[in-house]
Amino acid sequence: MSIREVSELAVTRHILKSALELLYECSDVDVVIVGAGPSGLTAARYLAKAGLKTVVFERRLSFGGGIGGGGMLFPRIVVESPADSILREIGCRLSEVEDGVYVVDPAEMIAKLAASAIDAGARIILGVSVEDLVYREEGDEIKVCGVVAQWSAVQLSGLHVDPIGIVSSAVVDATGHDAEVIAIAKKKLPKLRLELKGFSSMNVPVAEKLVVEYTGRVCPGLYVTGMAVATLYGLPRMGPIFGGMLLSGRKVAEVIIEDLQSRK
Ligand code: 48H
Repeated sequence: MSIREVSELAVTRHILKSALELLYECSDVDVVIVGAGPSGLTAARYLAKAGLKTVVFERRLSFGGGIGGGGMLFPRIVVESPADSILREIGCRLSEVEDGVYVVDPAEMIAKLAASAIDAGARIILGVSVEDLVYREEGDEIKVCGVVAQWSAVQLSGLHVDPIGIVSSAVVDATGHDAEVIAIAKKKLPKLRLELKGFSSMNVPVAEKLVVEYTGRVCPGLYVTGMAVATLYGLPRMGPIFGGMLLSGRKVAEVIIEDLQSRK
């Protein structure tokens, strides 16, 4: 079979037309998730499954965040129950090494978390950095109602290019250790009186429990999941065990679904 001939112009125009349609579609959504690590991808899947228009902006040209590094580059991570059920739902294989404790292949977990979020209807846009928030004041209350986005390549170039605003009912900080979105809110929206405590040293059992417990709403329109939760509230770190990240992603989705439904 001979390969189909496609002109340069056709390639260019198909890309431009389709990409602009996608970006136009993603400029007004129910939920913006910042960061395509384990917590962001898990949240994206549950939100999209619930019928919410969900977009994930990821700074890098790949997804997975900290999953790919495994434990100190050893290509395995650990997941504990009950988070194994989240991985089973998406067909990710687990090897039980002790009762309720599993090792997982990070490459498989990244691929399946991302594929299942996309299959559920979430959009993942790579190479886009969130650098600010959109907000409104209603009386004394500050409400986050979107993000300010820029191509990561423009950020890296240092060129002065104005970013664009994306509108959403909920914004999720899933940016990991630096809690970048919360850090922006703390600096630029001082009325929120946010304190960013920084995560503390390793204490796996406590960290895994608390990171899920503290996951949720930060202020109207702004939510936090994953390692950013530990950074915001000064919780211990957990190292290369990912049950807490998956459960935190699912929990933030549940909180948002409930908040958005109660507004209707
Ligand atoms: C767009 C951004 C921006 C931005 C960052 O680090 P992650 O994997 O985050 P989590 O919280 O889902 O998972 C943490 C986990 O991977 C981990 O490192 C653990 C459990 N560590 C424990 C320990 O003890 O250290 O992913 C965050 C993603 C990354 O892909 C970033 O590139 C992306 O967010 N990101 N994307 N705009 N401003 N900031």
